[in-house]
Amino acid sequence: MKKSLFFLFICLSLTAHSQRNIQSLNSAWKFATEQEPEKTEIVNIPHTWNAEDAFRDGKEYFRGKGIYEKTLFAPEEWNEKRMFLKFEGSNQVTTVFVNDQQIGEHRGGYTGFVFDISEALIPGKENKIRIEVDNSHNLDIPPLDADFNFYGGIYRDLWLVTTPKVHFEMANEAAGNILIKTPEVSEESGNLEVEAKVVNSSAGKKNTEVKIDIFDPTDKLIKTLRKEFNLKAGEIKKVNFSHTVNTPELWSPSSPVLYRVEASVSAADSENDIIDSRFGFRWFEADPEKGFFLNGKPLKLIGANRHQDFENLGNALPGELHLRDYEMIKEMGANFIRTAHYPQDPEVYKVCDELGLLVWSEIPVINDVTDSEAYHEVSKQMQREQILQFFNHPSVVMWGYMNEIFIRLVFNNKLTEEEKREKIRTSVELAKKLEKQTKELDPYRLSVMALHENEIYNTSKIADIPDVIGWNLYMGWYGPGLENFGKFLDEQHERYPDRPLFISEYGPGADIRNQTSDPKPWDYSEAYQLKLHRSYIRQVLERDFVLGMAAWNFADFGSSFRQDAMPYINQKGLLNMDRTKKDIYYYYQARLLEEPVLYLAGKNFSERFPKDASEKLQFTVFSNAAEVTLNFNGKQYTSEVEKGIALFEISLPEGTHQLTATAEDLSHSRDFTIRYRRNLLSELDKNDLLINVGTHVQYHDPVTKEVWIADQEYREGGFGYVGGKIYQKSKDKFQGTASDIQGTENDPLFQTMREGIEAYKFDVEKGKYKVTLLFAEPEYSASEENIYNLSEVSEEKAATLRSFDISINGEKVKKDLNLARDFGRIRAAEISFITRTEKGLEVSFSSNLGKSLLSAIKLEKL
Ligand code: GCB
Repeated sequence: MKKSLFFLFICLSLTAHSQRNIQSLNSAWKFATEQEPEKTEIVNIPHTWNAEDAFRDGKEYFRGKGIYEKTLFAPEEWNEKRMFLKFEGSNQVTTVFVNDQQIGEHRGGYTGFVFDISEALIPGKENKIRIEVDNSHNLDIPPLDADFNFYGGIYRDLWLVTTPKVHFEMANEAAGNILIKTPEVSEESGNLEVEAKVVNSSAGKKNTEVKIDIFDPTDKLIKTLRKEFNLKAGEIKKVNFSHTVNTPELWSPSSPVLYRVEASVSAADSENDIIDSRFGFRWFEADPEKGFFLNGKPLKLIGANRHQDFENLGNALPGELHLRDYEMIKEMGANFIRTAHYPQDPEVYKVCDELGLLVWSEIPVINDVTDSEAYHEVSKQMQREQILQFFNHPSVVMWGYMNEIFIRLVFNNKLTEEEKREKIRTSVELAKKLEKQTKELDPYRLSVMALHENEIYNTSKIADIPDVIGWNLYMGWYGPGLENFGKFLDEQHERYPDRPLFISEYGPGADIRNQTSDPKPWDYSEAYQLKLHRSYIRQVLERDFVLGMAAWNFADFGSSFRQDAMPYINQKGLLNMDRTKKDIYYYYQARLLEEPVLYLAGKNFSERFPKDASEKLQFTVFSNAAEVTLNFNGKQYTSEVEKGIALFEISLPEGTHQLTATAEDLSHSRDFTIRYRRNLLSELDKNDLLINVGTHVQYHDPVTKEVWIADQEYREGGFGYVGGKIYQKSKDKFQGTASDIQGTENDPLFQTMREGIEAYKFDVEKGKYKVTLLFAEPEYSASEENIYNLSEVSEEKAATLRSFDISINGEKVKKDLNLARDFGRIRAAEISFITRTEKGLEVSFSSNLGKSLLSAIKLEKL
């Protein structure tokens, strides 16, 4: 053996010998819930029991206890070791038993924790491990209430760690982390402090050495520091080191360079215990007038919030899916992410370090607090765990500790004035405690809380507590007027000029099945999503004082009580829940990326129905080039790019055409199918006519691929509605209802409708036709408080909502149609009629009680 090889061999075998053993303990657990103890199954971690039932019609998902069991064979040599179970996250109260002995309990679903199982585990034997996880509503544990699902289970990796008897501390809030602080950083020097805790679990006193190796971003060793001391049996000792690195390479989104510390502890007759962690050098500040600065340079923070769940998986994601999300956030051009509303998988912080994404990480103190010592304590513990576990990540710049904490109070009209005052008092008290603790643990980062648009945060003075204020603003969605957004910011800035402001949330719901070129609030169209995001980005970029903005949300996410265009899903994502991209994602790319971007929008809007050749169609191209050319059939149209968008208004002949956008060396093509509305009746032999009544939105059924075109008023020679009004469930929403329509997946089709409609007319030629009418009774009056409990409404009341007759060409085909009585409320219903006509079809509605109603109509020529 050559000398160098021999040397390498020795080194490798030494390191291997002295490493702690870290192994995953994810596979093959016997699992059952307390609800159905006999129904056991074998599951793998990451696991949740709510991946399906949180998306099921009309029922609450199961919140209770789930029990995981397995046997663990402990080899004889573990006699000489310490053994730990390390959880990365389990929601939300976790109790561990080893051989039926209770080892400990952890409260809170979003941070890691470690149990020392050394005393209970018997080496040389099979040991019984039992883990009980409980996600019941618990008044002492945040979150009490929030717009996302509290999926139960051990939903992040579980590890078994064995260490030598003299080892770095594993238990307590840091969950095995050493702390690396960079209190003072400049271009000239980076000051580094390392704090490690060592434990002597052996029976006697130990002469101990802790060695710290510091590696530069190329993994070259740049410094070794040592400390030697005696450790008594059972003693835990904090060991501190410091060092200054000259002209450190600075971490930033464009250059996310990472240094590394490796710490090893050695003692006589004990193997070494080695751990390592990466860290970075950077400094930052939040200026209330000039915005955010990183390493002395202004940096507008732009990005998104991110929830951790995924289609069909709940919160139990393989690590790869977490990573992929963050890669897509980076690829969008973003430099910022808020881990709303809770600490996320440890991999997330690592990948943000590597990709160069700045992070606001927060604990789930959301919507409401309990005025109890226990609630305050658990909140503080969560914040301690979050800070100590993710301390070393240079990506993290803000620690958050509350979100919209007064929203329940503001909307709860059952609370007395006195009760409200008490809520405010306890919330402010808790905020002060959390602020104090945050600063004690980490004086180098910014503290932050997110508020909803309400004066109460100012009057209660809670907004004066953290370093930075995040506003969650939904003007143009929950409230009126896109321009009110900027006005609100200016007003806040004027009143509180010393408060650094961040836009922590904004965005409308958007469903890729809903398309229009004439977007309006609450139409759930992709076009309205684009309109709102465009406007908000512009308004933020016009204001230097705003630190940055984070879109709500990176992807659609599960929220079991939500009623949107898709029930149980919050659809404000830039991506769908399965991570296919909505068009808006590409708009961000055009706005934020430096490399050339060109994207012809309309992925989900490829079928267009203009009146005729005279109606111009809108085509939108996202790009960061100066101008874009749109090529169609040898013709070229050129348009300047304004703030990421080149807009084209052109008329196209009927048929399927390829349009190609070009800019610089890039090109992007897409096929569009054009059909003129004036010809739809004469083409009934080939194509059915489907109309999404009561809305300007065109609806795409993803299953049948049918397109339900936007509604129109009847004109002679054509087709359309006569009389009535667009149905509005609530005054401030432009159209329709957002209720979960039972019995269909095509909720948007049934959510919008025309009320008081007199007729739907088609000037068709002689023939035999099938007319299908689609309805849903949108009023659920008495049960409004509890949308899940439809049966609570008396039959009597239901029957008095509305009744109408339907005639076709003057002949009564349906008498006394009472949707609530005949089908039930908010339930999809359709009735088809076969009819013959000599000329023209008029479906007319006459009311007996209340107003007539129609959601959609389909005409087929037989
Ligand atoms: C908010 C909340 C967030 C919700 C969002 C929404 O302000 O902080 O949890 O999901 O609004 O979509 O309403």
